[in-house]
Amino acid sequence: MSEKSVILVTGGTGLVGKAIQWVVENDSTYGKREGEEWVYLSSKDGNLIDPAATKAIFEKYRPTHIIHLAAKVGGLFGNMAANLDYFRDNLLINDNILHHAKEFGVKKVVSCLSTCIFPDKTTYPIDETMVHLGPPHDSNYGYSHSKRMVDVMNRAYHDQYGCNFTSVIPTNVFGPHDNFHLVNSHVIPGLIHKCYLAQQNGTPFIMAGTGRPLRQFIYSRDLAKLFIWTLREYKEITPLILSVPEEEEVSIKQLGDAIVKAMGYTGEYRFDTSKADGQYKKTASNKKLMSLNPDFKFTPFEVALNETVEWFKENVDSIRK
Ligand code: NAP
Ligand code: GFB
Repeated sequence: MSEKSVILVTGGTGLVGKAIQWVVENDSTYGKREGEEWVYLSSKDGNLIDPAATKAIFEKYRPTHIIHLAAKVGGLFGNMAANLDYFRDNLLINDNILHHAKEFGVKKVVSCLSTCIFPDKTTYPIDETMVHLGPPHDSNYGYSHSKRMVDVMNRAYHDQYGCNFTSVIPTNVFGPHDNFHLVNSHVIPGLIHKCYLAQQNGTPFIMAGTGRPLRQFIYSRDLAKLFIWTLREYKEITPLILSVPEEEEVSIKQLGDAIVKAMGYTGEYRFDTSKADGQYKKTASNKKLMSLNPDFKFTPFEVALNETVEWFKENVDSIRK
């Protein structure tokens, strides 16, 4: 990066944005470097669905680099209830960011996709070459198609204007500052909150689905380090999967057991099999990442889960729910 850079983090107040801020302020390897100014945006700084509000943000901050996180984000049940909103909001936000990044001469943009964008019917492990090879899972086709279009736009901005816009594909994320909503959240924050309420109220702890689906989970602070590394080091326009190894994939039942242990929950717990399972699995390969950044060490899952639970308990009165 050049001597003076302004790095704009859209969605800077969310799960991943807060983790990036934490790493920038605390990490000796991936933290803030001389000449860098980091700006963390929330929706209160401007609604990125709106082109005029987006332009005003670019005029105000004149970013040289962007980590683009802002999105309408939700778990399986949020997506199933509103595929159109997930499609439109994200399509508009992404178009506004990339269009203005080109207009304002931004040197590099790293946008955030998700492993749910890959084809549902596929071979495993999934790798970066497979983004457009078939329809995504039905539960989140709106969100997935809008995110896939970022890859199309990155390629076209590069081909037509020489822009250095790229993307990363994280697997399921968790950590401090997550959205702990009881319905629209992802599984880890949703179950931590439900387990907490079950313990408090002496009611059963009920998880959705069969517990059989498999997921890879990345700790938000590990993802934040990899995002910063991507901004500084990754040279390609094509996306890069940011995931823990395939061997660390766990079933939702194993996850439930881990949450019960981390929460110190002692009551009854069971599955409500009338609720959806969503995609069975989306096992992704981190081979490309590890070939480029071979020394990267992921936080052990149990350590990361304990830190998340600890953060939840300390902030339970002010969490997003
Ligand atoms: P999050 O916690 O829900 O945060 C979303 C962020 O986007 C917030 O800062 C929010 O601002 C901002 N935002 C939402 N709508 C906006 C709008 N219309 N205009 C301006 N800002 C807006 O989400 P996250 O989990 O950190 O997700 C970050 C990125 O990672 C997203 O691109 C998501 O698709 C991707 N991702 C997430 C996961 C996961 O498991 N969480 C997995 C794979 C990929 P406010 O705080 O003001 O509302
Ligand atoms: O976290 P989650 O919504 O992510 O759900 P997805 C993962 C699994 O956990 C599913 C089960 O099999 C759910 O049935 N589950 C059990 C629960 N209890 C709960 C609960 O209380 N809440 C939730 N949410 N799940 C999302 C996509 O899918 O993953 C998004 O819909 C995005 O588009 C995100 O990509 C990373 O992996 O199923």
